[in-house]
Amino acid sequence: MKSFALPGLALGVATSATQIDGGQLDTEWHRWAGAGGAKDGSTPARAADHWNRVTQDVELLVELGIKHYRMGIEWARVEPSPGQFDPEAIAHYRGEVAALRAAGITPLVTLFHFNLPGWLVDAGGWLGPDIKTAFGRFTRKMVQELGEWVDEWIPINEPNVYATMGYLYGVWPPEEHSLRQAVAVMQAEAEVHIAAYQMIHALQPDAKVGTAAHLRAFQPASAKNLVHWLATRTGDHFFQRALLKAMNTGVFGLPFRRPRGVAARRYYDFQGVNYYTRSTLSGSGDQVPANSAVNDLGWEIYPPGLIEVCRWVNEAYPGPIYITESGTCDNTDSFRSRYLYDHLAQIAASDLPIERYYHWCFTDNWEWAEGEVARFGIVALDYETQSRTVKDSGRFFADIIANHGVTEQAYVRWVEPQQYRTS
Ligand code: IFM
Repeated sequence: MKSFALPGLALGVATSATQIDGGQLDTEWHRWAGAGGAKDGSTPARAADHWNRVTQDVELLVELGIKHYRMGIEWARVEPSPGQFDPEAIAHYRGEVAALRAAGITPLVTLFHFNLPGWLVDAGGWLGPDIKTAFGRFTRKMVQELGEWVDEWIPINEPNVYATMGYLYGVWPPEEHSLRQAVAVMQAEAEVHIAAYQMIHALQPDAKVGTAAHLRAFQPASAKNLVHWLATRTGDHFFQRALLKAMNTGVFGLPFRRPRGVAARRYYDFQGVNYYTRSTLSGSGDQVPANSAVNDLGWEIYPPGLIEVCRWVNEAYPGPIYITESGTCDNTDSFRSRYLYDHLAQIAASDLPIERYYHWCFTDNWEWAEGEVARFGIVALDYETQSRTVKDSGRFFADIIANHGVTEQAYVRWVEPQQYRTS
């Protein structure tokens, strides 16, 4: 039997503002990409031009039977200068979430997904003195303006990725190579998350608020090697566990300092998990094991890791789990259906309280430093014409939604012919 049911799992798709909206704005990433930062020289100004195609895209969501849509707000767009909100931009987002609701689609809204307004970058960004006040003002305004239609919020997407890629590895803006700064950014993110959690609940007592944590399945290259084991424990702790604990519980352990006025209590209503791959650590870093299935960016495809990370999350932070992102870079859509199948099969076989699964991404998206080249969507995007074409994996996803699981026929049609390539 290749079929399985997914009772109780709501399926949706995820996006972020910078990666699909398009538009010439003054943001952290427009500046960086405009100066030639992305590998293909592209910028987010084009992306999927979703800003001008909301109606068409909502129709496409409906056509695919999608009932849950994770989307982002572009901070620089709604607040182009400090404290000055743009009523037209806000009206646009109000129209979008109203249209989603009218179509029977529940929006889950991300406030910060990697991209600061330029004015806040100039004020020091996540390391500057203004971030907490500015984030609070932005959060309050968005909840007041969108709260009629939105009651599910993610204040910060993948705070660990933002901090490490930009401040430790230096491959994203602002290209710093400083462990101290990366830790300071994480500290600020955790404090901001907690303040946003409290503010949203003060404004909307029944809201559901959680972070979307980028979690990797960490393992030593050799289980018997003490160095590998230590590297794994250290990487796991500093990359994900310490930060998640601070955000979810208000308990700031090493490497953080205890902030004033933050009580230890629960600061999540669901645990969002963005899962993509595994980290296999030896003394010399993270390597994909030989002969592993890999995607077009060379990331290992390791479906059991989805449940491995959800299991520790469930033990540490009991409550509903939303897979807020799962997907892969497959430029020719030649293994995405198998990827979907393998990850959903893990959920079907597990006893964990996984309530939602948002596929990343809806359409192909502007993929940060990778630019336009890396394709994650279940809907293909022609960047020149902006035409959208549902991929086979999109048809498969729609079929899963319609049948509340994978049927035998769907498996034979979309999954059986596909193979992964190996490292
Ligand atoms: O595109 C990103 C997204 O912005 C955050 N999570 C991982 C995705 C794929 O790299």
